[in-house]
Amino acid sequence: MLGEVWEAADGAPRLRLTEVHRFANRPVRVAGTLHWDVLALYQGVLDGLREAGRRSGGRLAGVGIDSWAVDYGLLDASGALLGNPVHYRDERTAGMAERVAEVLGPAELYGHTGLQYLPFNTVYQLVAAQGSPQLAAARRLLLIPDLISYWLTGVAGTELTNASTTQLIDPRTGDWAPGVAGPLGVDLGLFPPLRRPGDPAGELLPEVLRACGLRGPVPVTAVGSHDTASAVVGVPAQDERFAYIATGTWSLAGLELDRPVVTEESRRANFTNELGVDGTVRYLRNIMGLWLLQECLREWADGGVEPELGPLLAAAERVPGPRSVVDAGAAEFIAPGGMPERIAAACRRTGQPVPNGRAELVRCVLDSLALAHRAAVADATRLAGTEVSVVHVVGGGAHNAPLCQLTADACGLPVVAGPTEAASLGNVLVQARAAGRVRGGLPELRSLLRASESPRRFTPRGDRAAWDRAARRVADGGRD
Ligand code: LRH
Repeated sequence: MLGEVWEAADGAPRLRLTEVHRFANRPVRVAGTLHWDVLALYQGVLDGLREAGRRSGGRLAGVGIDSWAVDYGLLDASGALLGNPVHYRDERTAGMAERVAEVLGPAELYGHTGLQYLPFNTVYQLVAAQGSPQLAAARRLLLIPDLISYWLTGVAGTELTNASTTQLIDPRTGDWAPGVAGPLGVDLGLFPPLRRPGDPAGELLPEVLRACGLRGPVPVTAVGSHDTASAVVGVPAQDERFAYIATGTWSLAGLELDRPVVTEESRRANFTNELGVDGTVRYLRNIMGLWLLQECLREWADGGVEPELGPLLAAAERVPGPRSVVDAGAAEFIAPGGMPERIAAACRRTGQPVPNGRAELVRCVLDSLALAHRAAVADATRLAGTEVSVVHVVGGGAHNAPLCQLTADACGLPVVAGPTEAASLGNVLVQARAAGRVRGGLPELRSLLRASESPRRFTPRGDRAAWDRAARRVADGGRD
């Protein structure tokens, strides 16, 4: 994505974002393990930089990198990558929560880190890797955006917002939690020093400049390198009373707070305290998100071609609902494969009608997501002792009008949908501020967003009681 800050006729800055290059991120299963093809991703980054440079006369004012959370690459003593990073959806973390619980109970772990239990949090991946020759040979661990940044600059660092998803950070101090790493035998020395969004992160290496046809120097800035942290910066909120849902493969639904909520009630509600830009806390719940739909489409592909989403969504809208709903937060949906069957099985198990045909299945996914969004917003506000008057939906799902409308209906709150590229916008805003092109805190950055983007508004409709009943069907395992 190429971001540009430009001056409008009124003399005020505006932000423009252009997609210059898109590349697939295709995980590869090899010898029983699901990996990321990280070199293909790096090549995609180089191709994108080359194209961004071509459109800007070979000059870029800066680069910032964000990606999904929790995963990492290991480097040996010479800085070479030791094997392909393992995908968080790989099964290697099965049983790790139990192993960790023998050393640190769930309440204690939450007390240290305030992080929602997700089987793939980095800490569980590291415990799963213990005893492997690869981990024994490792001298450095780099989270995915930090790895890309290292290859581009030769400088190693650990960006804090993403580090907060490892379950090795204390959200109160914004520093490592030795009380977790020590007892679990995780070597914090593998992580290079922490850096915060806005910190300098080196300059593009001469070989990178050459490969991309760029003129140096090109500074790299640490941004909210966790995509969700950048996406929350990219929420065009007008005041502080808002909830957000960053929708894409995942739905990350919650609040921006100035301090963590690390109570036992919060742990039981499976809420996470990830760190945000400018010392904020992202108090949210991870919900399975559009992954449920993406996996159905993949399953329905004919000769490698997936069915078109638009007609399917239109058909799903005509199906009466909410009817059958599944728990869109359930770990049973994490792994890839067989999603339509798994959703049907969950409906059957909970005594609900099994969706008949694609439109009904898509409707079930949309209703289930809307319901999970509603629960997350309601629980977050209750646990944090606050209220909201609007829900912002950003990310890919902001394009999905039925999902936004159903979310508004289920929450009983207006939904403001957009921008879809909130993560890229948040990334660019933090860079632009570090470069002195824009000034201020998150409210000022967001007002620049509002001046540059036009979101769509969805007003809640209809029958809240139907959503209450659907919520009970999920909570009670199917009984109405
Ligand atoms: C979204 C995301 C999410 C994480 C998941 C692994 O892309 O970063 O915040 O929980 O990927």
